[in-house]
Parts: sequence; structure tokens; C-alpha cells
Amino acid sequence: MSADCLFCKIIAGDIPAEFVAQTDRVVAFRDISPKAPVHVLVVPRTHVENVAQAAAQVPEELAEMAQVAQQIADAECDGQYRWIFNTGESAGQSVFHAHGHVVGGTPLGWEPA
Ligand code: DGP
Repeated sequence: MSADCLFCKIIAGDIPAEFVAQTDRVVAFRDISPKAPVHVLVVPRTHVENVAQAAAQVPEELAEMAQVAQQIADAECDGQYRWIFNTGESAGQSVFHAHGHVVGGTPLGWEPA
């Protein structure tokens, strides 16, 4: 846990969120500012900064994130979705605790957001 990390506080239950999945390794909750009918953040419990750190330091959590992302999409948008990892400020990352955006429920174009 990182003391000043928003997602660590959500994982700890100190800040409320609408959870859609919780496992020993992963949590998933709805994005506070959804960009599509389905917009869920899938987050490793371990505080790592981005997806590459997750792969290097907690690969079993990253693998479970992929499984949870698919389960959410199966339940909410016919198994069809985009999984986005913004990495770095200029790519739009604003929370520096790794998270994959599961986005779906509408046809998705290819233009960068
Ligand atoms: P990114 O910009 O890729 O780092 O994504 C961070 C996302 O986190 C952004 O889409 C908005 C979301 N977010 C920010 N603060 C909160 C919050 O307090 N609760 C929830 N549920 N989502 C949040």
C-alpha cells in the first residue's frame, strides 16, 4: 500500500467505489467518469505504477486482471471490449497505480481519445 495513492485507498475501503469484482489479487470498480456505457477499472491489489511494473513484479496479478476483465465484459457487454492501459502523463495516466480500463457497450472507433 502506498499512503497517498487514491486506488490503494479505494482497495482499503477508505474511499467508496462501486465494486464489480474482488479477488485475492485484483479489484474492479466503475470509473467515476465513464467514457462508455461500460467503463470499469481493473486494478492489482499490489501498488505498482503501471502495467509494465505489474508484469515485472506481480505477473500473477496481471494475469488475473486479464481474466477478471474478460469476466466483466462477458457479463456486461457480450464479451466485447477494449482494455486500455494509459502509461505516463502524456498518454493520459492520472492515477499512478496500474489499472486497465475495460471499455465497451457501444461500437468503439479507433481514434485516440
Ligand atoms: P487514468 O487517467 O488512465 O490514470 O485513469 C484514471 C481513472 O480513474 C479516470 O478514468 C478516472 C478514474 N477515477 C479518478 N478518481 C476516481 C475515484 O475516486 N473513483 C473512481 N471510481 N474512479 C476514479
